[in-house]
Amino acid sequence: MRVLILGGDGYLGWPQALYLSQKGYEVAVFDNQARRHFDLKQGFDSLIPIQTVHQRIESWKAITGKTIHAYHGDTTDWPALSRAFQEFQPEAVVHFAEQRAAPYSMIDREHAVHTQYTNVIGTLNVLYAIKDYTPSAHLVKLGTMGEYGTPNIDIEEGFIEIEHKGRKDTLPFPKQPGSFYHLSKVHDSHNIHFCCRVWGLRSTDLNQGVVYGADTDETLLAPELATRFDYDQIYGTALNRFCIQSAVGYPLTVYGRGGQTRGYIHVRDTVRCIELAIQSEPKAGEFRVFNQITEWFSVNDLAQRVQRVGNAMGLNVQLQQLSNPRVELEEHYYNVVHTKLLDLGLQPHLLNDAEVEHLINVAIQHRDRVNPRLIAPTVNWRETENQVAQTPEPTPAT
Ligand code: NAD
Ligand code: USQ
Repeated sequence: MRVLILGGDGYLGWPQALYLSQKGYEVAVFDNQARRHFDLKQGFDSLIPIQTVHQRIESWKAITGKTIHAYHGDTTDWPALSRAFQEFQPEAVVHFAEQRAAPYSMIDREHAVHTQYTNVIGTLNVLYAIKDYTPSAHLVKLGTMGEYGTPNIDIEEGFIEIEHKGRKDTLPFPKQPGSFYHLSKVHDSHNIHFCCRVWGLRSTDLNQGVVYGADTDETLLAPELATRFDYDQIYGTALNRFCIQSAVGYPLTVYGRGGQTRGYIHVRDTVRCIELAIQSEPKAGEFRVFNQITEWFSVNDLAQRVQRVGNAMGLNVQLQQLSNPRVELEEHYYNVVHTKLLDLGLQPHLLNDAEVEHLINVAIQHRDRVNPRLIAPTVNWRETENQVAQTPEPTPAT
């Protein structure tokens, strides 16, 4: 099967390309390098060194003999996107290619507009490309658990049966997202659902939780195949950040009271979930929603676990409770239905102390690459203008 991976140079897209290529799928990646440009512009970098797309693909070919095709392009650039669809003729399209950091989307107006433009218009173009060139292709779209927010009821898998004034219907689950980024995913979901209803496209919207983990079997085959691993305040996510902070002696950055609970999933399970979604194709016109998490934790659960494991490794791990830069509930009910991927055969890698120890060891190996100035949060949801990086210390006069 030919699978086009949009955003195939990112944290998740690259391991996905390797995983599917290893399994015998014919894979092409499409990416505009936006993530790498952001790093260059802001002085950020992946903790684990990564190769260019071309070097990565050459290494993969040298190691396994398998070819991954590459397209450089932006989903908002219609000619570039159409060319990839016309040439590669995908049977499945896995769509990771979005601006995916909530703090980035809350920096200021320009970043909010960029996030919603690249995500919503990019996805609209993807829907048109499927309709125009490969109408039976299955769109596997990365959504987010944050589309639902934290309602005071169980979160169902995409749809909820409602009884209202004596009548019943099954309707999309209510959405209360917590950032302009999370909102962009809600807008995407509506557009995709509409195109399934109106044009008969087939799609699976994967409402994924926060991903953690540094490697998969394929990325471990050689250092040149490593995927990016972010620790900064914009792109770094909770558990990955805590493990890296513990390795460099930075007190773990718990925002607010730390009761915020989110669904989590290991990157090894992400790559498998997407294969399961591809293998079990929806019918023409069907819009499926899977909740792609394996378990949930509060921020305090994660910080305390990293502290315990880090201290057992001889580190002196401290926690700090920072005034929460985000607007979110810090204590709330959280119970998520997530059976559809399990029913398809997912065997989850649940978080254990050995994985936390592994992540801390990865971070220790690369700790001289950490710039501590990039750790503290500077983007505050209540402000409409924020600085991205903390101002460097002035160079002392000589
Ligand atoms: P990432 O930023 O590492 O990768 C995204 C890739 O897409 C980057 O290589 C970037 O250059 C590319 N890209 C961005 N906009 C593009 C555009 N308009 N055209 C072409 N390429 C573009 O992010 P990731 O962590 O790999 O996340 C991938 C997807 O999974 C995102 O859609 C994200 O919302 C979703 N997701 C991620 C997580 C997580 O914890 N990392 C959790 C849930 C959902
Ligand atoms: N948090 C801290 N300290 C930190 C970082 C985060 O307490 O140093 C807290 C946040 O306040 C939040 C929770 O941890 O309550 C999760 O934050 P995060 O930065 O790990 O994740 P989030 O911003 O939600 O975004 C990440 C990905 C995004 C994906 C989302 C899945 O960047 O692409 O969509 O996870 S979900 O959270 O389910 O919506």
